[in-house]
Parts: sequence; C-alpha cells; structure tokens
Amino acid sequence: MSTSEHAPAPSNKGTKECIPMAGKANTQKAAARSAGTNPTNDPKSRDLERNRVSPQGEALRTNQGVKIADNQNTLRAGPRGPSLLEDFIMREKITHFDHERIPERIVHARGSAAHGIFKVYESMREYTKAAFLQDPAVETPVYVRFSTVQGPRGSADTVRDVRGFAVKFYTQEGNYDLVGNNMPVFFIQDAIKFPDFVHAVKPEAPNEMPTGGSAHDTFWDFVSLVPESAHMVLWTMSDRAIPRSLRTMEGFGIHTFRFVNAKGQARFVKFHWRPVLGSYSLLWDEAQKLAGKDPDFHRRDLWDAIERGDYPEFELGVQIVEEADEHKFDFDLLDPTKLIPEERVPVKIIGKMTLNRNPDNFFAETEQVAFHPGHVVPGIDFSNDPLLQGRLFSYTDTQISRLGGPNFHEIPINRPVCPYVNNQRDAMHRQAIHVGQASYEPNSLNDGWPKETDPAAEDGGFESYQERVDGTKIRVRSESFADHFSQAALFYNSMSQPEKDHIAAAYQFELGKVTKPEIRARVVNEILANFDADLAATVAEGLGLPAPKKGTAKLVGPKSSPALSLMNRVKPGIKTCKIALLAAPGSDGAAIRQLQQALGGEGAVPMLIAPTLAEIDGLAPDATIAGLPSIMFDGVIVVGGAKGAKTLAQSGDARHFVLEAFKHLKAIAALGAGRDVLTAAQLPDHADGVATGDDQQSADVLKAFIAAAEQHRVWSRAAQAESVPA
Ligand code: HDE
Repeated sequence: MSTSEHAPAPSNKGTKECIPMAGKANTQKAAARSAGTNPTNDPKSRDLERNRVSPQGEALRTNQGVKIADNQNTLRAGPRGPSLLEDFIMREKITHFDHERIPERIVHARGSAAHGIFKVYESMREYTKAAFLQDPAVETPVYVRFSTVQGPRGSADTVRDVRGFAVKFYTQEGNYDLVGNNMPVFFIQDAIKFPDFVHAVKPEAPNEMPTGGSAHDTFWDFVSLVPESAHMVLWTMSDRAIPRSLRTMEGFGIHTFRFVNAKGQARFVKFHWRPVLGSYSLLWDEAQKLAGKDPDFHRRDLWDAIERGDYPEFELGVQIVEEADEHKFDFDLLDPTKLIPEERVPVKIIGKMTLNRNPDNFFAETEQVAFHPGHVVPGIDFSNDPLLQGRLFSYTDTQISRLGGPNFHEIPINRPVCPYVNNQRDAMHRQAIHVGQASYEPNSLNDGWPKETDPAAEDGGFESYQERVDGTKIRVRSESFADHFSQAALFYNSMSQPEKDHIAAAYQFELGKVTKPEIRARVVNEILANFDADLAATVAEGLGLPAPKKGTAKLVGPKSSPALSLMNRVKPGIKTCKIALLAAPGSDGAAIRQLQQALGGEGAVPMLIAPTLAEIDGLAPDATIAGLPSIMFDGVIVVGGAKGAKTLAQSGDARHFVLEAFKHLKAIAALGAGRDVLTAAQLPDHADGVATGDDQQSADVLKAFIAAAEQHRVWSRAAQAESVPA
C-alpha cells in the first residue's frame, strides 16, 4: 500500500490492548466488569466522562478494533482496476457514513445547548418533596437546549418564532425535564389540534416554503380560523419572538403543574426562568439581516459567552396557587392559552441555573438529547391541562422513531445519574448487559430484586397525586376555556408604544406575505378587532383593507400587567454587551487600549473593528467591518486620531456602520476626530444616545455612552432614526 499520494500518518507502534469502542473509556468499563459491578448502577461507570472518546494517541481502527494501515485508497484489482467488494474497511466506513443522519425533530429541529448546574436558594420543603429543591448546598447538573420551532436544523437563528427552552435536571431521584418555551402561553388548548397547527405553520406542502417563518398562507389561514390562538399569535408578533440572545430570554413551563410535599399536600405551580442579565430583543430589521449575515448568531453568542467564562445565569421562579383557589381566576388555570398575571400571583424566585460548559459533540449531546414533560420526580406532578396531557404521550413516541427505538434513555446524554434498574429488556440498541435469570417481578430467583419503594419512605417511590376525578366520558371543550381575547388585550395594553408599533408592523409584514385577501381580512376582523380596535385599524390600513368592523368579544379581567413589557425587564450594566471600537490605521492606539480596558472592566466585550485586518498602532483588529457589521454589536465607539478618522469618513462601509447603529437605536460615541465620521455619515448633530467629545473628554464621553448602552436601545431616538436612510 505504498501508492498513497498522501503522506502516511505516523504509524501507531504502541502495544495497546485491542479495545473495540475507545481507549480509556473502555478500559474503565472493562475494569468495572471485572470488578463485578453493573454498568447501569455503579456510580463511577455512570459518569458521562466514560463516554467521551478522545483520538489523542490512538491508532485509527475499524469498528471491530482492527488497526488501519491505509485510509486513502480503496482495495482494487491493480492500480487502475475495479474496486473489490472484499474491502471491509471501505465498506464499513461508507456504510456508517450513509447512515450518519437521524430524523430531525418534527418541531424544534434547530437548537443549541449547554451543560450547567442548578441550585435552589432555600429549601422548598413546604411546597414540594422534590429532592433537588430541598438543599441550597446541592448542585444538580443540567443540560439545556434552546431551539426555534418552525425551521429545519439548518435554518437561521434570528427568524420570528417561538423559542424552545428545555431543561433536563439530572437529579438524584431521576431525570426531571422542564420542557418550556420563551412565551408563557400556547397556540392551542387541546393536544389533538397540535398536528393541525404544526402542519399549518411548517413550510407549505407543495414547495416547502418558507423556511423558518410563519409569514405564509397556511399559518394565517389556520390561526384566523382558530381564535384560541389569538393570544399566542400576538406574543409571536411581539419583540419576544426575536430575542437578542438565548442568554437573555425568559422561559416558561406554560402549563399549570403541581408541587406535592411530603405530607401529600398539593399546590398548583407555574414555572418561570428569568435571565439574570435581563431580557432584550432584536429589531426586525436586525433580525432579518442577521439571518443572512450570521445564521448562527444565537448559537455563536451562547457558545462564545460560555467559552469566555461569561456563564449565562437564569433564576427559577414559581407562581404558586393553593388548590382551594383554583377557581378564583377569571380564566381556567388548566387553559394553556392563559397566563397568571404576576401582579395577581407574584413570581417567587427559588434558585439559579448557571450554564458553564459547552457540549463536546453537537450530535452526541444536543441532537440526541430527548426531553419529555412526563419526566418528573416525586414532588412534581401534572394538572389536567389537555395540552399537557397530550404531550405526556407524544414525547416518548417521537423519540422512538427519531432515536431508533425505546432504549434512547441509555444514550449518555439521556442517562439518569441515579440507578435505573428495572425488568425492561432487549429492543434496538440495548447497551446494558443485564445479568441474571429473572427479568420479571415478583421473582424469587433474584431474591425479588429489583423491588418497589414505599412512597412514604425517605427517598420514596413516585406516587401520583390522588386527585379525585369523576366525569362523563365526553369530547368537549370546557366552557371555562371560551374567552380567547381578554388576555390578548391584557398583553397588548401592557406594551410600551415602541412595542405596540413593532407588533402592528409585524402583523402588516406577515399578512403582507399572505396571498389570499380573505385570510388577511379574517385576521383583522375576526381576531384583532376583537381585542384592540386601534391595532386592527392600523393593521388594516397597512394592508389597504377597509376599516375593520367593531369587535364583539366581551373583555374581562385586568387591563394591564406591566411585568409583560420587555421595557420593564432591562437590568442595569453592560455586562457581556459587544461594543465595536471602529478604527483604521492612524487611529489613536492609546485611546483604543484605554477603551478596551475600561469597557472590559465593566464586563463588556470590546472588539476592534477596522476596514482591513492591518495592525493599528501594534493592535490587531478583531474583525473587518465587512466581517462583523454593526448588527452584531450592542454599541459603537468611533475612535479618535485624524488619519484613521479620515480613512473611516471616506469609507462607505464605515459610514454605513454608524448609520445602521443609529437606525437600530444603539449607543454611539465618537472621540476627537472620530466625530468627523458621524458628520460624514450625515447623522443629526444632536441625538439621544450619541455621546461625543474631544479626546481629552474621553472619560465623560465613555460615561455617557455606558449610560445609553445599558438601556440596550435608545427608544427616544426612534423618530429621528426613522428619517435617516440606511
Ligand atoms: Fe413540544 N414537541 N409539543 N411543546 N416541544 C417536541 O419532541 C408536542 C408544546 C417543546 O429541545 C417534540 O423531542 C405536542 C408546548 C420544546 O429537544 C414532539 C404538543 C411546549 C421542544 C412535541 C406540544 C412545547 C418540543 C419534537 C401539544 C411548551 C424541544 C421532538 C400537545 C411548553 C425539546 C421532540 C428539545 C419538542 C410534541 C406542545 C415545547 C413532537 C404533541 C405547549 C421546547 O414530541
């Protein structure tokens, strides 16, 4: 085999034992086996570490462990002859490659994830017996997957869509999955409608368009005919559907669940995730441009933050409702299209999750992780929400086809960290080698093991909450689910003016893409007019429709809930904000160094951006203007220095950079000659959130810049920004 054109890799002369799966990992497994321990219940062998396969120092081998001498050439009959079927090395490699893909998730296909830990702030003993919520000293490992819903695996991150927010807690009592979204309500009330909804929102059947968005006929056709979707569609037309980052998104369990304490007392509970940095959104123009310029914008942001050590943190909050108060609301707690206003039941913050490690392998972890709202632990139970009840069936079912059989719980990322021994046997891809004769219960051959655990015992077995259920077998929607518009009105009324403007623009954009006029008219007249006449009129005008008729729905309940506005979710500081330092050769290097230090000291991420990658006073730019346009940043500072400023002022790209930042309401500063760049870009002389000054005034300018940047958007500039071309 010396005809290879490639230089042969250094051969492995080691005398390692032949081990089929992977070096170290398998040696440990072998050791566990010879020590007589069962790989499924020996704590050490359950460590995910043992599944990490490193190529370091390893010879290239076949899946059967045979060392490979030539990985460049197929076995053939003579140098120019046909390939031989006998070549088991080539056949194994190609066969495996042919099967590398698995079906993507039917919804939430595009996702990114991270490892982390969760700790409760104080014992929740009063409310729940869940072991991971008892002791502030206990760290529970978590794996969190964020996702979009509509698009396929390769779609863009910043599309207008709901985001999935799924958390797997690896607790000592088994896995608990909180499989939520970044919005607190859902489109439909009954699981049986989910396939209809998903078929409507997914790309259309004849042409598989559009990718990653809901701006098309079938989605709007469906939601215009299903008024229970009104509230959630409004959320998806709001800024919540275009988050600035996954790290600053709120999360919600949506359904009402139950907490059950050791005395068997139950209370209703709704779950919330609150990002410690606050919650922010993109502007629609940014979101659209980012989808082209960096389709991985969210994924990259999450990954980079964790690599930098800026670990995303989310606090877990709960709204707890006594069972006795179940019927004290003007909506049904079981209806997933409703939220409990925080002003009515405050969100109690009970713990914090910190995402501190990126996955090693996207496929093995993020693609193969299997969430399920039915993965609960003692102390957490379900309500009769008909959407939740359907989900309890769906998630195991979907994994069976997605992950190729019922043993997906044995894939490393899905394995509990506690033992999971039972009498289930065999099936596709079984990993455990069960020993012993008895795989049934009761048995005497194995002294009765594995045995049930008394729920009353410490660390007891799972026991369902004993809710009394007594009803007629019937297919009917409860009358208490009939109000579809009051909470849509509540949400809309709670928005600030810019948020309301964005909502109207989003309806106009989406409906503008709908080809059937009758669908557009139905949304305006049958949906929007029923919860807000002004919104209906604005949308109608934008679509060239006649003024809508007056809505007939009766609106009840609170008029507004300030907690729903993202404007009230802003947190002080500019930690992890990305700030562009716009410069060119000849810019003031000392000023750049000073700014880098000062911004870094605030926890921000300053990046030197220049027309080319040529050094500026000994500093290497982080990227070019073309490589990282202003849409990737939270603010921009144009550095002083006459020569550099002149280059920037003459550069159309540099002028566009500041103009676009201005248009997108970002904090801007210019020092010394850097001000000429703003003038060349024809920015107004005075505008909110634009700080300028002489080189000597840099401390004051920076202070003003930070004050603007920590607002995240300079909303008061919106009218001025409108008139600026971009
Ligand atoms: Fe899901 N959903 N869903 N869903 N869902 C899936 O499970 C389903 C619903 C959510 O990162 C699927 O493993 C039904 C609400 C997230 O892997 C599937 C119904 C909420 C994820 C499925 C709903 C969600 C999924 C597809 C109506 C918010 C991604 C692949 C009864 C509370 C999890 C998979 C991840 C994924 C079914 C409604 C959240 C098909 C039938 C409501 C975050 O099983």
